[in-house]
Amino acid sequence: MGPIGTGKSAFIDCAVGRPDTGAGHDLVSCTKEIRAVRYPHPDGERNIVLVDMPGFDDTFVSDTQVLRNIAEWLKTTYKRKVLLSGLLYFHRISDNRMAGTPLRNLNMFKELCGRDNFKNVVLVTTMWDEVLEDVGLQREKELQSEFWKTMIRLGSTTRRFHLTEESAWEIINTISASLPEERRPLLIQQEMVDEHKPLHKTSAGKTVLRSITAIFSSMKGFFRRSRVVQDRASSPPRRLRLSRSYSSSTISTHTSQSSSLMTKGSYSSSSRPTHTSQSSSHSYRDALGGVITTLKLAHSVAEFVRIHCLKEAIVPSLSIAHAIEVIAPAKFAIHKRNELLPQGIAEPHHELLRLVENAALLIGVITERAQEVRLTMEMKTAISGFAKDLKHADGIVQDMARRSSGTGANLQDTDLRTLTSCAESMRHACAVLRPKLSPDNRPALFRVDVGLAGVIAALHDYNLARCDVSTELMSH
Ligand SMILES: Nc1nc2c(ncn2[C@@H]2O[C@H](COP(=O)(O)OP(=O)(O)OP(=O)(O)O)[C@@H](O)[C@H]2O)c(=O)[nH]1
Ligand SMILES: [Mg+2]
Repeated sequence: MGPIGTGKSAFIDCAVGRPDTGAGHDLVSCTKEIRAVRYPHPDGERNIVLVDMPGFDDTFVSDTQVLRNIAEWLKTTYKRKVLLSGLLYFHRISDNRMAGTPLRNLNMFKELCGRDNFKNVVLVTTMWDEVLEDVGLQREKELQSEFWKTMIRLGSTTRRFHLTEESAWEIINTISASLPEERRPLLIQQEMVDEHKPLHKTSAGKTVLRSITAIFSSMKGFFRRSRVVQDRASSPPRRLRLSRSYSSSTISTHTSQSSSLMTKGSYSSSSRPTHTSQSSSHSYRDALGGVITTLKLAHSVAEFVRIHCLKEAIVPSLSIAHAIEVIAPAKFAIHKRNELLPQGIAEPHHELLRLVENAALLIGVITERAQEVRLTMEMKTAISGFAKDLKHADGIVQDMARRSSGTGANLQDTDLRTLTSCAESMRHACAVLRPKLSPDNRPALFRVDVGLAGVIAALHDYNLARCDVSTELMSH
């Protein structure tokens, strides 16, 4: 086992003298499925089975999938009373840092094995030909004295692999010497088979979820900052009026300071920059990126913990976010099509982004909660409610995305009603969820609620502006 591209498959290929069967030759992770290779031991008395596992990479999304694959395999073999003689954990000595992904993977591996099995682990370093000897030596010392210290204290050994058959067998022999009675199930096997725990309740599963929770926490900070930018970047709702020079087919707008709409939602100032400025278009992309990352993370958790209703809300949200990616660069704004609406109002994708941004934050909060306790029936019903509305909203957005490169698109009455109802059902979910949350999650939920109120107000403004235009056009 080990991170991707650390030489696991190359090791097996060298050991069995069959190069090019499993090892990858590009930067893309190669081994997707678990591969068991049976091979007669050179002592002629027994067979040895080498098992090639897919590697953990640097995305949390794949961590959960890879762990599930490995866990399922370990569960099945243990049920058949097959126990591993030992484990090889691979690490590239050419990696110049151990923080972040490699450390996270190592922690997950440790939880999967359990401390009692550390004595059956060989920590294998690879890629020695890629570093200067003293640099490699220095890193090896650091690994042994710091990151691998506990494992070594509890019996793990370290070995260097030099990409040769002899080197591979030298390492295998340190393990294959262990007697069958010395073999023990891994911690994850005991937990899943003997204690009937679902994967997400095992030590390794909890480690993955903890890492994801840490990301969610930092995403909340991101949303807090991004939303400020978003609110600032959105022009305030403006009523519009056809100019006297309409005959030249231009329309001027003015901001109605006295408009009752100005008092609604989260808008508080009329002098905000428009979204077309360089900085806000960057924030726009950042916000969208944050939304997509959060939703992908939530999706991997929902799949890992098997929360079906949450997945139903995530899928359309992700689809909306991806469609906005299409709409926004195409400058979907209606003013481009017929120059009838002022920029501040004619940016439905802004409100869509705010809608999906709030959906992502809400889903993030629910996902965190769902890791701690089972969702109540009331919560599940509320989630399914807004999931259904998100699906309808997705239909509208997909339609907009399809038309954005053509003649442009407008939000119709029914679209506005659907989007408003979607925001309302999410607000309802906030109300259901609020009493069940820990105090530190309540501010995020409060921001979602306020943000959605702003979206509802803005959609209302948009509708009024549309009516104004139609009326004035008719009078001209
Ligand atoms: N230079 C050098 N290359 C190596 C060494 N070990 C493996 N490689 C190469 O590194 C690349 C990745 O090795 P793999 O064996 O596919 O890595 P892996 O751990 O199986 O990767 P995943 O299957 O993606 O998890 C391949 O091109 C190997 O030939 C080594 O010690 N030195
Ligand atoms: Mg491989």
